[in-house]
Amino acid sequence: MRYTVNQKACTNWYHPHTMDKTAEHVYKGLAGLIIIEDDESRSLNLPKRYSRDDIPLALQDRNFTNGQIDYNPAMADIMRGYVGDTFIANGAIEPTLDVEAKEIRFRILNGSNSTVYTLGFSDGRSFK
Ligand SMILES: [Cu+2]
Repeated sequence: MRYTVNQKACTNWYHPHTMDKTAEHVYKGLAGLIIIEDDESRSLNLPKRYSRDDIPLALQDRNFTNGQIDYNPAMADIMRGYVGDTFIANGAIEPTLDVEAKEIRFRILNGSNSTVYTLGFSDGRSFK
């Protein structure tokens, strides 16, 4: 499949929209980020080294049973969104990342079905 990207620089995510299956597909991992750059974004004074100082973070929650993703929503979950009991970032449980002591750019996606996150740093510093 091919398509033409025709928009300004931004961080997007993609996932299928199969009728009545969107939530399940995303929950099971059929989703990802598309990062679009252009001349304007490349000219900005922002960290640009992918995975070094320009880091995508896809935040999600999942339920697991016997180590497998467990998608088993009740009707109420379908109506209001399925909430997992395990937080994951980029598909990993409790991931860590060592970074240089400098400004780091995070491209943060809330990819959960319905969970809303309040993000912050453990030392109380603010985001820029
Ligand atoms: Cu969508």
